[in-house]
Amino acid sequence: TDPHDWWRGCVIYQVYPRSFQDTTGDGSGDLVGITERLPYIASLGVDAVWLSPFFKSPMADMGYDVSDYCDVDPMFGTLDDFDRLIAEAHRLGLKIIIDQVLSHTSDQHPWFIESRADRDNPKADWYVWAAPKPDGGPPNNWLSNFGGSAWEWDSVRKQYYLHNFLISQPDLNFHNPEVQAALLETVRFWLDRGVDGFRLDTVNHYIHDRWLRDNPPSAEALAGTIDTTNPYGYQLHLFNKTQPENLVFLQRFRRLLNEYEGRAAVGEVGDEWRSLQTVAAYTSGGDKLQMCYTFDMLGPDFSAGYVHKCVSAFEAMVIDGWYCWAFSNHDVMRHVTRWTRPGEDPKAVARFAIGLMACLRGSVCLYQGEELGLQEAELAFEDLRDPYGIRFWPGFKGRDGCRTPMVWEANAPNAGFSTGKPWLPVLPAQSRQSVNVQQTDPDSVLNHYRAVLAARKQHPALVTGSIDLFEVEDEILAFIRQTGDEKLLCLFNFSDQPVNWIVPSGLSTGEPIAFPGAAGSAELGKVALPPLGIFLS
Ligand code: TEU
Repeated sequence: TDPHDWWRGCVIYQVYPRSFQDTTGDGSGDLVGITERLPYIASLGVDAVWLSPFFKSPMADMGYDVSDYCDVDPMFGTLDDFDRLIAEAHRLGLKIIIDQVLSHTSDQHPWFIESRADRDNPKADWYVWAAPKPDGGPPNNWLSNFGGSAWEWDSVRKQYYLHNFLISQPDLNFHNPEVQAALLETVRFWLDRGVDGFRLDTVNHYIHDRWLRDNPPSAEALAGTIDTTNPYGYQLHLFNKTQPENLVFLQRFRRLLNEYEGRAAVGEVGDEWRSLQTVAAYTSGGDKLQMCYTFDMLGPDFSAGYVHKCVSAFEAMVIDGWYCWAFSNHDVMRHVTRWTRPGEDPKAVARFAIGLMACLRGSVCLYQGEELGLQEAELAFEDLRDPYGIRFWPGFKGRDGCRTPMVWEANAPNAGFSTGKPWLPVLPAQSRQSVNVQQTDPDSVLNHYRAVLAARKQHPALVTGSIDLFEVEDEILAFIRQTGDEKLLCLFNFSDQPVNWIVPSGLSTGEPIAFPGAAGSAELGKVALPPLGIFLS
C-alpha cells in the first residue's frame, strides 16, 4: 500500500489539549504536557493524534472560537512548543492532525473587528451581514446550534450577522473568494510547519444559501413531537448549511493539500438528516476530503440493527469515499455511559465497543480516556464551563462531562493531571481508573484496547478490506471483511443474553482466530456467543 494512504483504515487518538496534561500548574493542559505524554499515546498502537484547537482564542467555546489562526494561545504554550510536539510525534511514528475551525471565527478576531466597524471597510463582506426584516426582526428563521436565532443585531452597522453557534462565533462568508483565499493561507501555514492532516470543524457549515431562504419545519415539529431540550430540532436545516457550492471550496482545499506529500483531512459532518449523502459528496471523486465522520454513532442508538443500518447505508452510498468511526468525542456523552444497559458491566461494554470498532470498515477516531473505560463525569451546575450546557441545564447538561481531565496516577493530586486547581474537576470515580492502575493489570480496559489495536494491525482485511453484511438475527451483527488474500467472518452479539448464530448454508466458519475478548465457540452449524460476545474466524 501507498504510504501516502496512511489515513485509510488508520486509528486516530483525539486529544482535548485543555484536559490532557498540565505542566505549568494553571489547571489547564498545555502542548508541553501533550509532548510529554506522546510515548503513552504511541504505546496504544494508534497511528495519528488529532489535537482539538490550541489556537489563540478568548475560549468562549473552549478554543472553537479562534482569534488568530496562526498562533498558539498562551494558555497552551508557544509555536516553539508546537514545533517540538510535532518533531517528537514524528520521532515516535505518530502523525499530527490539527483542528481547523474555518466556518466561523471569534468575534475578537481582527477580521471581525474590522468587518463590524462599518459597511464599506475592506472586510465588510467577510462575514454574513443582512438587513433586518421590515419589523426589525432577523433576516430569516435560521436557528443557532446553541439556542435561539442564528442572527445577532449589530448596533453599529445596523445589520444582523449570522452565527450558527455562539453569538461570539460569527460565520465567515465563504461566498467571498477573498475569505476562501485567506483561510487557505492559514491552512498552508500549518502545512509548512509539518502537520500531517486536518480535522475540519463543521465542514458542512461553510456555505449558507445566498438568498437566505427560511428553513422549513422538521418532521418532528410538524408532528408536534419536538424535544424541548433541543429547540434546534424544530427545523430541517436545509439552507443555513450543506450548500452545493461547498464542493468547489473543498476541491480548492484538496489542491492545496496535494502540493504537499501524504497530507489528509477528515471532515466533521454534523448533519442530522442527510449525513451520508454529505459524506458521499465530500469524499468521492478523490478530489475533495479523504474522509468524514458523522454523529450517527455519537448518539444513544447501539444495537445490531442500528449498526447494520449505518454500515449498509454507508456501503450503499459512499462508494469511492471513506468513512471514519467515532463513538465518543468532546461534544457528546461518553459512549460507555450512553450504551451500558441497567445491570450491565460498563467495562464489558467498553471492550465490546472497541472490538466492534476495530472490525468495521473505515478509519477509527478514539477520544482520550475511552481507552480507560471512562464514563461521563457527573458534574454540579457550579462546575460547568460549557456555555451550551449552562444555557440548557438541566434538560441538557452540556459537554463538560466528557471533557474532564485525563487521569494518570490514582494517588497523585488531581490524578497527576495538574498540581493546580483543574479547570474541570477530577472525580474520584475516574481517578480510580488512572493509567498507572490499569497499566499493570493484564485484564484492564487499557490493555484490552492495546491488544485490539495490535490485532487489527495484524489483519489487513480489518484495516482496508471490503465488508459484506449478513441480515441481523437475534441481535447479532455478522459480516465478512476481505482483502486479496484474507477473509474474516466477524460476529458481534449485542444482546445481554447468550445467542446462537446459525451458520448460513454454503458457509463454513473455519477455525476461530485469536482476537482479544473473542469468546464464541463454533459447533456444528452454529456459533454460540455469550452476552456481548465476539467471534472471529
Ligand atoms: O461541533 C459541531 C457540532 O455539530 C456540534 O454543535 C454538535 O452538534 C454538538 O456539540 C452536539 O452536542 C463542532 C465542535 O466539535 C464543537 O466543539 C464546537 O462547539 C462547534 O463545532 C462550534 O465550533
